[in-house]
Amino acid sequence: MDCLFCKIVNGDIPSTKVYEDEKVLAFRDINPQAPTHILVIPKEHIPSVDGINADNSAVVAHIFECIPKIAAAEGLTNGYRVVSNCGDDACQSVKHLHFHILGGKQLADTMA
Ligand code: DGP
Repeated sequence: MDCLFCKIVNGDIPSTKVYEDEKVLAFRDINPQAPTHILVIPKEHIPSVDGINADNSAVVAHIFECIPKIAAAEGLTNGYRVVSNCGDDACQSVKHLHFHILGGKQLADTMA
């Protein structure tokens, strides 16, 4: 499968990892939109939020257990935003489920 984030999981493309376990990888976004901008992904290939189902949702729950730990490790004590773009209208550019963690500054109060 020609998936950029699967290649990062496999180590074929380098990344700056901030967290890893058997199911999840988190690494710094190559084009940060905030002082802290981390992508949290399942190691298994799920194309987007639209691909979450009863068979794979446990990893999504696990991701959301990891996110507060990653945010704390990054020192995001004053809050942060978690975003997942799904599909073309949301400008999803990498078709592997990922959650952006954005923080380290006062973020805009608009979402779109
Ligand atoms: P999205 O637009 O929601 O699909 O976000 C994809 C993000 O992936 C975008 O913020 C930039 C980031 N990205 C794209 N290619 C790479 C890469 O090769 N390495 C890293 N670390 N991030 C990447």
